[in-house]
Amino acid sequence: TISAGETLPDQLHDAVGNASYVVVFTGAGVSAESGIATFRDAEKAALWSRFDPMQLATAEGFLADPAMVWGWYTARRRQVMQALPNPAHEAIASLAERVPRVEVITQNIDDLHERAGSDRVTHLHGEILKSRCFDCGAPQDLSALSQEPDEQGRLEPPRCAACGGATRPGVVWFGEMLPEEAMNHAYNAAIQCDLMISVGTSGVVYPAAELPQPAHDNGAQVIHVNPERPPLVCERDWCLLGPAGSWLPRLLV
Ligand code: BJW
Ligand code: ZN
Repeated sequence: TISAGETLPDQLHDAVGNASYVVVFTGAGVSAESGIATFRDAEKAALWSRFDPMQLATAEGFLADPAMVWGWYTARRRQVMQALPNPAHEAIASLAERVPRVEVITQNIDDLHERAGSDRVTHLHGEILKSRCFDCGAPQDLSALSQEPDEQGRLEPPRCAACGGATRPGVVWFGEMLPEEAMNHAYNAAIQCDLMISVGTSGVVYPAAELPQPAHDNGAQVIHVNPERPPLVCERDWCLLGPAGSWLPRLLV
């Protein structure tokens, strides 16, 4: 475990310098310094300490009150569009100049890795900038819509042109399967890489949280970057304690 402010051990510099296949596995913490709220945090500002995930991030919650859920995602979509990539996203993107093969596997629904210049990004929990029909699954284009949620944060979801169903955000809610292709791709990357860097994830949401284990079991070095000490993993892996925006430019660039 390396605390914030300590010098980076040569072993870690070498692990990056000698790697031929790096998987960067990211969670909400990598976008925290871009002003996008995390879900769980030591601080009370995190989304799931202010909102009920069962009402807002499940299919049942959407069916019970589509306008509340759509209004909430509309506000968050706006926030993502206004946010900018931070030095952590930029350091991850620049790693492709040093290492032959780099993959970003993200739990995040924002597009900040792409906007920082990473070109191989797999989204395990979908993308907030995409939408589809709740009933028939047809992709829905929101680019012509500019409606705002009302004072209560509510907004009726647009209707699908094909079937009249309600539009839902293109994200993975609790109780829903992760996109199979993305999960298979992520698992294969995890077992093949020689270095995994896990950044800004609380590691409590399954099955995504399992990914560092097969990497570790197949002989990859695993480095965790988080201001909080992640449970258990610090015994077997490297842990850099501190914000991603200060560690990653030192580790990766
Ligand atoms: C910094 C920082 C800085 C701060 N720098 N770091 C096994 C056991 C128990 C339950 C389950 C299980 N298997 C499955 C489940 C159920 C469930 C689950 O895992 N529940 C647990 C919470 C208990 N999983 C599912 O339902 C999944 N589907 C599934 O399993 O399907 C199969 C199935 C089907 C039917 C029935 C049963 C099973 C789907 C999970 C979908 C998750 N969706 C969300 C919302 C997305 C949409 C939206 O945005 O609204 O995805 S929840 C939320 O959590 C979001 C995230 O991607 C996900 C992970 O969070 P992440 O990224 O780790 O962020 P945080 O906020 O948790 O942590 C931030 C971290 O950053 C902290 O550690 C900070 O310290 C750190 N940080 N600043 C670096 N500057
Ligand atoms: Zn439809």
